[in-house]
Amino acid sequence: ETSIRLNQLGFYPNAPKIAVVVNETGSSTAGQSFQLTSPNGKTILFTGTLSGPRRNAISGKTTLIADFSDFKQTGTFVVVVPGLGQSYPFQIRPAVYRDLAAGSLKGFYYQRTATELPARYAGQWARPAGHPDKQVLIHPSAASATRPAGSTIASPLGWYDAGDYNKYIVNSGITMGTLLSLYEDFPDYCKTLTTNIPESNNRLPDLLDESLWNLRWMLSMQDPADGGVYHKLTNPKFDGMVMPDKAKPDRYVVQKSVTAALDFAAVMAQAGRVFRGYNRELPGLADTCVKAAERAWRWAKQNPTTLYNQDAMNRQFDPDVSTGTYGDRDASDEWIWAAAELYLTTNDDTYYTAVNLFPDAKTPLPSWPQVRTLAYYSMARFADKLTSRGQKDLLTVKKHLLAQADSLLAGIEQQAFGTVMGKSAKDFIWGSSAVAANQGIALLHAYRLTNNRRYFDAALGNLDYLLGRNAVGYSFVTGFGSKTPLHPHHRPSVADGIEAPVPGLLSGGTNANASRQDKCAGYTSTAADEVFLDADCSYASNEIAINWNAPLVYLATALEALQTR
Ligand code: 9MR
Repeated sequence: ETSIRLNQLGFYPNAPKIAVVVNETGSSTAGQSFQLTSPNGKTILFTGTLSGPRRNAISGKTTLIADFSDFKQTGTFVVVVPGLGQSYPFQIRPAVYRDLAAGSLKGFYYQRTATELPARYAGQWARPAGHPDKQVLIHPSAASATRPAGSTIASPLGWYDAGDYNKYIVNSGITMGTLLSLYEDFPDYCKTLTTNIPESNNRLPDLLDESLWNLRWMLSMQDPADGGVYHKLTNPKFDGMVMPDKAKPDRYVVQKSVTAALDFAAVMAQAGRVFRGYNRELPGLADTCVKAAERAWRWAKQNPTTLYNQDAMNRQFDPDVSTGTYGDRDASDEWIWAAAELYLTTNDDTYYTAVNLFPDAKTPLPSWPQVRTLAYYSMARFADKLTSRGQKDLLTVKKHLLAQADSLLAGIEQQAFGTVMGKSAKDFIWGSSAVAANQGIALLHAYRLTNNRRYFDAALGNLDYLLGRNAVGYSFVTGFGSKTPLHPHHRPSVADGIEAPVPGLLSGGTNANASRQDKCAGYTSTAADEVFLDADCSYASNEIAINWNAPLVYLATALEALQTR
């Protein structure tokens, strides 16, 4: 326990370096000195002065800032505030987040369904295969002429969504979009990132091998008869906290939905571009993806009002389904994302003009129910390859992205932890760690458009948030840092009898409403930025999920790819 909060992995030599003193007792004051010392505290290498106080608008508490950006020596150090104590040890060195980039990508390997994880890849987290999903039942809500209720389809592979064992198309959509975008944004660096998976020695980057595991599952969720996409593949009820191979085998695909179809279309269109470059290794895959995308788009056109409403479904069909809904009631942003990706892959203007890509001036941060901005990211990425139709809107796209980044930056100097994340109490939702990571990604897009270092530094600041510079003092990534979640709501981590949780997984993190949502006992604060509990009953603050891990992989990898000083 320490009240000195900082990135527990460390810093690049030339980057801003900040530790935040959470001044609960008021024992420290601005003007007091702090030191940087060797881990045993014996050699003082740097002395600075605490600045502040800053008032935390969310909790009313105050913080003091220890800025040691001028210290650029490499090594392992601690921050010492005389009379108060010292921080966890951290490193200063180039490539200080590379292991995190690889480790958070490896997190996806541990989420693989339908395969054994042998010790040579999974170490002490080796486990038998779970959920082959070779005979998945057609739920009555999904019945069709060619696939009557109770018949079965094969829908194997894919990742477990989160701490539960189900597979959801909507959430796979944003996850895959984020990972494939990482590849498209930084192909060269991604080729160097290795994770020791069974495919590590083939010609594809591990990032793409890992993504393929889920892509192949997604393809199997499309009904070949009409191009529609089942909303999810699930047990009727969540399993107990058991290992995958001990879970219940009653698996269903449920009704098709327009959000699933459009997220699927966007991912398949993007995959078509990405895997076009690997046609020799994966003959035909890119074409298969693009065709699948086009068919899903056509289905969506014919079924634009078919949203997923689980309650309504349960009133009509048995068995009842009570697992995650990903029940987005507004598909307008999914239309935008799918249209943009299909346009970029096919160069066909009719996709571009099919929907209004700029319905208002907003640039919402990506999240599973809100994927509009993924379209703008992709358009910016291919700025010099757009048809003239798209070219005309490029300025608008840039305006959106820069306005978004500037609003994120505004006022961070006053923020108690000096980070974009947490400027507003509204940041602390279910899965807030992904808010921080996605803010970081937004800032990096602005950085690449402008070369303005402030955006890059603020993105680093949000990684600092995720790794410990925050109100609860946790690094939210299992296995990466000194104080990390030990009891995530993650069935394998709970049931495997191994003390350490599966590593490289991002806890959902602080969530203002968590105690009301999961009713887990033990929360100690009601301040929005302090509601976090490292207990496995806390699914609203301490679950892990693929759509949270993906932006962490993106942020850590992109920072590594872009670090130049
Ligand atoms: O991430 C989802 C969050 O936005 C919702 O508020 C929450 C409650 O509906 O569900 C979260 O998603 C969960 C999903 O429904 C089932 N798998 C675990 C996901 C993470 O908690």
